[in-house]
Amino acid sequence: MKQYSYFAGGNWHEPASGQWLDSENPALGEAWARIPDCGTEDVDRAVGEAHACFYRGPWGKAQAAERGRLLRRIGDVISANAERLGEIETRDNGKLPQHITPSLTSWLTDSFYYYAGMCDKFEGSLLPSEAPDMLNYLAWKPFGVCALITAWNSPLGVLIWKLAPALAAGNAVVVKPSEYASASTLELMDVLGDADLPDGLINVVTGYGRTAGQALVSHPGVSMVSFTGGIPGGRSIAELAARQVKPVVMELGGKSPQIVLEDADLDLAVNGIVSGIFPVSGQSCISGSRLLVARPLFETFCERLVEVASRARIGDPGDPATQIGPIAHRAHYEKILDDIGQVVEAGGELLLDGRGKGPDRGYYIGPTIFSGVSHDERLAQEEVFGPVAVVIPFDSEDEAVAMANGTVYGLAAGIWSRDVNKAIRMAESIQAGTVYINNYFNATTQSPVGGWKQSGYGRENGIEGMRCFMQTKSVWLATRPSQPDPFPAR
Ligand code: TXE
Repeated sequence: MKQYSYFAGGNWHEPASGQWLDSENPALGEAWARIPDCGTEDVDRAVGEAHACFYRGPWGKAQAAERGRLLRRIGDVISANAERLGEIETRDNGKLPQHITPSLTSWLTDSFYYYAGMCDKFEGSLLPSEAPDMLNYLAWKPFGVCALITAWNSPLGVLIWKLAPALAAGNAVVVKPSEYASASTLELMDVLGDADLPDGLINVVTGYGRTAGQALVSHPGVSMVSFTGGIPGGRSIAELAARQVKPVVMELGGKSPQIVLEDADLDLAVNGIVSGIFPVSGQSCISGSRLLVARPLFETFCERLVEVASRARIGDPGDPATQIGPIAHRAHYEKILDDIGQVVEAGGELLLDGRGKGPDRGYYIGPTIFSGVSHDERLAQEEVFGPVAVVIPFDSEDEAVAMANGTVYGLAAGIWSRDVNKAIRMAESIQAGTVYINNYFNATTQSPVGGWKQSGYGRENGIEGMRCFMQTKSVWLATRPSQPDPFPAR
């Protein structure tokens, strides 16, 4: 078994508790590594190191171009080690190699190059002022130390979307990956040994949300928190951060609708919808799991959907023929099976049952599709975060929009129609941070991602993504200083 340490101040440390947590390989259902069970003392050390790097060390004074050079080095090192990092992520959370390794040499590392380029182009402004003889400029400043709390579904992807803009903005960071999949993040710190980082710039503590995570959020040395995870975790972090009036950015998942209008290209829609949920077993925040289909198309759509989804080869991620890998961890696997069981018990019609599919060992569930569920039932309202879709018919576009907007979430939505004008009109009415028309699942570094409603607030990617890691400072300079006596003697 591989035993990891946690990373702070440029060094590896054993947890003060002397305890480690097992990390499982979900393809086999067995532990393969141990990660430190960090607590307050370890978090204190990590935050202290980040603080020192920013306030006393080189980072707080680093020039913009220097930050850019460092980000480019990080991108180069990740790209050069993509194979190794991808292999660890596959082993630790079951992600298929084709879903991780190529991204580490393309759009995920591009994130570092994109923000590297932005470092020395991020301009403040000179503000028009009504006040006479005053120069008033606005500067963008880093927070200092930011906490980056990440989820298990795409540990490196979720981290990179935070790390690149946080560093570009000039912050030092403490990362807390999920207790279910911390290995690739720790391994990243190992490979970044080649990037010549200042000590304390990036620190990683591992362990549970309620211990390491809470200690990090409530640490007075942390000035801002960026979080990706579920609503309960997000709510608890926001409450904790509010006690110190600490800003939080959060990305909390969704129950994203896919609206198939009567004039949709059916093959395009079915392929797009299947690709938008099942290859990653629904373990993506933007998975489109609520399929709203025009009634005249309903029967044909369901048949095609089942036909395409049932062709998927479910198996070990190490097998190049595999198209769908395991669920990332045991607790989540059991939760998905429980969710499916409850829908069946409540009378939901199973068009495709993914239970019992795939290898006997490990946590496999194939594509699962329900109909006969009304829109106010739990399956249509709550995120399963698994390979489970529900198909619901609609009779009018107004009804489709009302249903699409009828959950607490607002992360993403898909619209499938040959009538682009109609689709655009509908997109305007959808309450979501991202709307796809005749495509799904696209994301680039340039395009801000984030939620409306309970899917979160703040944005990742794009210029917005960098602004979230900065605060403004308005500086006033008197060009003709004169200050009348405020209390002239009579
Ligand atoms: O996430 P958690 P979980 C959704 C999905 C899933 C549900 C729960 O529906 O079924 O969330 O997943 C840390 N203070 N998404 O339980 O608990 C935790 O240790 C500080 C959507 O795995 O939200 C981990 O590092 N930290 C999603 C991280 O938060 C806390 C991706 C996420 O854990 C904390 C994953 C606390 N009080 C799940 N509570 C997406 N948006 O893509 C938890 N953590």
